[in-house]
Amino acid sequence: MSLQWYPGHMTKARRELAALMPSQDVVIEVLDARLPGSSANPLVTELRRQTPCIKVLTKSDLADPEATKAWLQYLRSEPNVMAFEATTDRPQDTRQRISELTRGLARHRGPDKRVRALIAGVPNVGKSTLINTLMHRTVAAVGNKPAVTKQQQAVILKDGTTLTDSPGLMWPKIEDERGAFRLAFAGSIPDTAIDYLTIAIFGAQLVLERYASLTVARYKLAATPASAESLLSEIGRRRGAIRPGGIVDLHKAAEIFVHEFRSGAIGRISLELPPAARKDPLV
Ligand SMILES: Nc1nc2c(ncn2[C@@H]2O[C@H](COP(=O)(O)OP(=O)(O)O)[C@@H](O)[C@H]2O)c(=O)[nH]1
Ligand SMILES: [Mg+2]
Repeated sequence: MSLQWYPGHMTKARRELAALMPSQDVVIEVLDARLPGSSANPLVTELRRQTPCIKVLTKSDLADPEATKAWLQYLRSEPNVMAFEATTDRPQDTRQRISELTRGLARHRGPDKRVRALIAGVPNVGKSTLINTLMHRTVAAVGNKPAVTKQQQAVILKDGTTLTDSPGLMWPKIEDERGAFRLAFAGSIPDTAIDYLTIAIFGAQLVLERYASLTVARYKLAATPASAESLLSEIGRRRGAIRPGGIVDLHKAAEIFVHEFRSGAIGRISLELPPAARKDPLV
């Protein structure tokens, strides 16, 4: 895959994030529950240092609950890290978790000082949605394409916590090609920069590894598809993506598959599992 956008904004994001970090009491790192590893921005890890971090696994309604459980356990074992899953289906839970976790941090501050929280995350993980949930109203523009938040903004919650939206465009780490493909499949890389067919084949391979039965059910297949390409051809045939001469239009089928994955129509699918828990590091 050639990724045609290049994160030229990275230097700017680094500078802005580095400037903001010292004034923050906590970083709320927003991760896509379907890919909590690949959707983590390496700048956040690098620049937050000892600052406590609340990792919010958003869109958990779209992710495999077992995988999310494993990720939460893994993330909670990191130093200074708290983690929970969130979905727009349960906004009150999200408000409650954030309030409990930030209250814990406020204990270390003077009596009338507000907790200052920085919201960070790569495009399209649900940062604006989270801010709106916490504010009980629309203060940040939500989009289903990456990079809607262009301007930094700060809002104050009822309990006094100040939320600052992460600055600039925090592009994900693209050196990791498989990670970049997962992000593209999930929609965190602009669609203009990707080739649907390449992404769909990559995504179909991942989905078939662990969730083949979901594709059988969704597309009413007679048998488990033998390959990503055969899954896409079946989708094309069933959805009428046929070119003159009866040839399946694989690009059309690819678009259908990618969109249905992103919307959750195929089922609850996670694209990666946490690294296996490391054995006793002292041995
Ligand atoms: N299914 C589902 N979609 C969500 C959830 N949270 C956010 N989204 C969608 O994800 C897309 C990106 O959200 P947005 O808040 O704009 O992301 P941002 O770029 O990080 O600010 C939008 O289409 C949201 O509606 C969730 O919990 N479940
Ligand atoms: Mg946004």
